[in-house]
Amino acid sequence: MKDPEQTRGPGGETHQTAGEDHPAMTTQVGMPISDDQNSLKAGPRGPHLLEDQVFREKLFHFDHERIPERVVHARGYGAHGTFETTESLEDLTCADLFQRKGEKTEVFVRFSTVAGSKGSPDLARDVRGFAVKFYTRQGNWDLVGNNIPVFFIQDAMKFPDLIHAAKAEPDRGFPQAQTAHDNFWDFISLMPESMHMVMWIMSDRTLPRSFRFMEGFGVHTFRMVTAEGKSSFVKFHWKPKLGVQSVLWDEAVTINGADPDFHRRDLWEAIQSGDFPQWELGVQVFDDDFADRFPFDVLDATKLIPEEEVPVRKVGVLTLDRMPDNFFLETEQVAFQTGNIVPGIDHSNDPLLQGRNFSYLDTQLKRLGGPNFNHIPVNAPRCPFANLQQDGHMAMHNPRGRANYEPNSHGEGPREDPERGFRSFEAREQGGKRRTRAESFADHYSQARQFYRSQTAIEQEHIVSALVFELSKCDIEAIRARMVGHLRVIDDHLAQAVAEGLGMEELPEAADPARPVEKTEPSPALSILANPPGTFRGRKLGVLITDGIEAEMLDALRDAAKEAGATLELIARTVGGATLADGGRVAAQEKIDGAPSARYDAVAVLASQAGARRLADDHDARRFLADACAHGKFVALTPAARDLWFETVPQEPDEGVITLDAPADATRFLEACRELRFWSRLG
Ligand code: HDE
Repeated sequence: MKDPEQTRGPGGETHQTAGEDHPAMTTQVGMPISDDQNSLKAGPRGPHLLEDQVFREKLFHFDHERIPERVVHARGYGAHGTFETTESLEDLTCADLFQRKGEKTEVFVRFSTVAGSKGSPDLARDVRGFAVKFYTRQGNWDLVGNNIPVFFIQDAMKFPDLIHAAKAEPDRGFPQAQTAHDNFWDFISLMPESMHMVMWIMSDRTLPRSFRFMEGFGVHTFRMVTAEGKSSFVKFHWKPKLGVQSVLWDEAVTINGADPDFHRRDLWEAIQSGDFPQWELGVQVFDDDFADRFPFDVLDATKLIPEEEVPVRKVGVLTLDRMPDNFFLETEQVAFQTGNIVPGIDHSNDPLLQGRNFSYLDTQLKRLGGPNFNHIPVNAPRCPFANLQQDGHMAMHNPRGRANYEPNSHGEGPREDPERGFRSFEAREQGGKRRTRAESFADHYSQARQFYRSQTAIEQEHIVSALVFELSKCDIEAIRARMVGHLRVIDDHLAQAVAEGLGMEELPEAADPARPVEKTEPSPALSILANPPGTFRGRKLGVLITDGIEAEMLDALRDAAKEAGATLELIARTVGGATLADGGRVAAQEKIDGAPSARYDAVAVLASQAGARRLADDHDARRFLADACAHGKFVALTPAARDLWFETVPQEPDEGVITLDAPADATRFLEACRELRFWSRLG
């Protein structure tokens, strides 16, 4: 290659040409391009010439860049990683990936929101998808789960209705990425089976602090099957090693404006910095006897099995350690399918799962344009594969040789393998063909009540506020009343608090449950706040700095944050940063108006006397501190910055506010941050 040269346009603008560092640009078929700035014209000011194949190809390809977004879970973010088996499950399943302790399996994971389109903000109040593709030695296994262990509906027949109701209303084309509108609550209030899920979606679960701090669930009951054909039922759980954490609604609203990519950025930054997020895979295993004794049907996806009844056994660790090289190639084109299972794992008769098995295969045809989407590298198995499927759009792997049929006498081609091949569990089925719902699916309120009553007082308040917020966006009064009628069956206090929040003069008539509500015990495992992680690891500290601060204090905070496993971001009045008392200069990562304190898990303000006075005149700095206080954050302040507190915050500093008198106080502050929030300020 020759050295790069510069060419000049008519206005003097320069363009670098191919050389040592840059390969020659070519068309799709490899023809080198001489000029990527100008189309071919008849004369300098003349019309385009149709023969310009370089221009035509470039625009043609651009015009076709978009593919349909996913009809649900359109907005998502993926990463590569590995799954390590930490306990052999050979007694329960012949699935190869669970046979050997220490076995590592490559995975691709995609997290998503459900209702919003591709460009919607990350912190919409919504369920999160948690889809894992395991590239096992026996083929791909896709565990396509959510961050909530139950679902809205019991039968896949109602899925299109649910999604139509949740998404933008068809006549007006809004609202985007939220359920706070009439159509959603109209549908929900007419579907009592959704009440358990309603408790979950109105809880803090739908406002995760990031993908790294949320649980995942396979939702359905699946089967694990041994080589001898013995089956156990199983529910899959993902438990984040860093614990579960959510943001407050008020923070979510601010973050969606300041950083709509909040969750993407978090995962990107964590993986790029080598702080690889991890989840443990847990299984709840039970047999037919338990299933028969359980008061609800284990095939009903609106029910969960409390962890107190069947403990979660940890069997492996998922580590995400590599971002895709290219978002579209992998995250956008990855095709998950509940139908992708491997020998040793099988479906149950859950009618939601059975319906999904059709939908996921079908939807890929629309989205990826043909039957060969498994030829796309992110979807292709890593183990050897061979079959006689051929042709179709974009075929990359047609069978080789003469025989593309079986049986054949050419001695060619793959053959079935009765030893290693997938066998369905031999479930005995009976009954006439009918469109029906099992009687055992009829209790819609007991687990909704159990969930609500398993929450701490703060979490219950959040559920009340979320319901009041959402229902206040419903114009139709009858819908609000119908919903409160359901809440009356779930919990009196809940119904009353919501009715009050909606300004109802009297409680509407209670719904009429088909089954009496069971007196289930609370399940502490269902609460986030009752199970605090006790660590600040993986969290982010926002430090607002001014000119004239001591380098020692900044270093002490940096060291303490590092020690705690947290990251630290500097914020200043300009990204140029600040001049320290010793004359040194530090750059900031953020300018104050781009970094509201809602984006951080805890904040510090390091200000000199003069710096604090300037901050006191800055609306964004005042809001930074006032919000940190209002959101119950731990706050560290230099003595001068305490003046800012008194000017900004209408309450005295409490124990969640730590003064940085000496560098040692930085460690004290980071220790306090392990509690994540100073809840008593909010209570
Ligand atoms: Fe999905 N779902 N779903 N879903 N789902 C899709 O498949 C569907 C359900 C889930 O990151 C679609 O490839 C039906 C439950 C995730 O690419 C589609 C029903 C759970 C993802 C589809 C459900 C999920 C999807 C759209 C009711 C949790 C994103 C694009 C029976 C256990 C996967 C696509 C990714 C995506 C159908 C209910 C999780 C249309 C019919 C329950 C995480 O096939």
